Amino acid sequence: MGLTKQSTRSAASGDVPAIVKSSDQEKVIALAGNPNVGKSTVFNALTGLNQHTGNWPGKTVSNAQGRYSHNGRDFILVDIPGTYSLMASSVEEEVARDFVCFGQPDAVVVVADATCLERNLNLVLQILEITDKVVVCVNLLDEAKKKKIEIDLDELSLNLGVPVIGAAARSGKGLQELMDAVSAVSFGERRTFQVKLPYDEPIERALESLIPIVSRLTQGKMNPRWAALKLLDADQDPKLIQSLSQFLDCDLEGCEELCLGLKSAREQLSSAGYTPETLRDRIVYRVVKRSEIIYHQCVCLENPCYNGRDRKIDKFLTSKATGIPVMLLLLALIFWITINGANVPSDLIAGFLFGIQDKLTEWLASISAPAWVNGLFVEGVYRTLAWVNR
Ligand SMILES: Nc1nc2c(ncn2[C@@H]2O[C@H](COP(=O)(O)OP(=O)(O)OP(=O)(O)O)[C@@H](O)[C@H]2O)c(=O)[nH]1
Ligand SMILES: [Mg+2]
Repeated sequence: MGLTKQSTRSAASGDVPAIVKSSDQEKVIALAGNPNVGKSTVFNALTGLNQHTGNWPGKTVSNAQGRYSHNGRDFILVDIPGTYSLMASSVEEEVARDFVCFGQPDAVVVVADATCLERNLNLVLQILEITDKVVVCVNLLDEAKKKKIEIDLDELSLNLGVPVIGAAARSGKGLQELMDAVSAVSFGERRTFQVKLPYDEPIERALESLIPIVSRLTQGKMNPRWAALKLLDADQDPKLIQSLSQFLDCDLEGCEELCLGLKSAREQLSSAGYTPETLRDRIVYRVVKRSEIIYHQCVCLENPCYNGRDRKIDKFLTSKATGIPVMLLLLALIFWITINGANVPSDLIAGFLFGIQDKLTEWLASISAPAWVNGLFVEGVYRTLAWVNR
């Protein structure tokens, strides 16, 4: 398994930035969510700061902090990079994952896109496996309305066990309610419920045997079921284990009890036919399946085919049979444009610009301009500029 000295002792990549509270009463709130769902828009609206926003994913690449007050209470809001999953695959995703998992925020606001809630719920569920101090902000309700997507926010809240607030952050809609909910959850005034996704029986048995050992290591600092699951899946995510070791300030490799527990849990899984890859697949499958079920319970599409064309294009571009040939064709096209194709527009531009030169010469002749004017301005300055621009 992956608990080597190298993997646990080297500096964890996602060091969690220091948050300096000005009083004990101040609460730290993480703003998480998929890329491009409006996290920085919410951040700017609440803190009055000016984080970069724009209509493409991946703008926020590191954590940004700002402060706001609500009903006499003070909050530090941390805008973190967008991530599709806590199983991070890029540096930005690691930054986001490490803050949610190890930054110990007092609450996490998960901003979700109302127009593609099913995909967004995958992240919501993964965060809910770590903590129940969560408020879900279903943003872009204005866009959802245009697409005739209706979301039953109360039903969603019942399914997730935490408050769900509808918002259209760009126009400020729902932000007061969001601040109320954040205040209630972070100060412990609103009861929330921990999500426990039931995994396949062999995985559950492996977890059962590990959780008591992991609880002794986590000492109440984090949810031991989540930590046990991540330790079982360590081969697939060694960087998370580095961060976990750093957070627990503990030599996981040196803990004999844990190593023995993991060895026996892995043997159990292996005899039930699980490889590290199938274990990860089954964990992901459970999250995706649950998202799908919740989505179908809470979302009503007046026009179920509203994104039918997009789905067909997605299927065409991503299926094994058609996706790879399309990619090769595109690469060949780019190659051709680089070598040859660029000459076509270049010749068109040249024809156009030199055509203007002829017209200018004719015009100067028609007004009997001296020959040096044509030589200097048309054949000199204009022709040179036309050559450079073609
Ligand atoms: N129509 C509409 N657009 C919104 C709303 N909230 C945010 N936007 C727009 O959505 C785009 C993305 O917003 P950002 O705040 O940059 O999203 P983000 O989640 O911080 O994105 P990353 O940092 O890239 O993960 C921007 O063009 C916003 O103006 C909303 O409620 N309605
Ligand atoms: Mg952002």
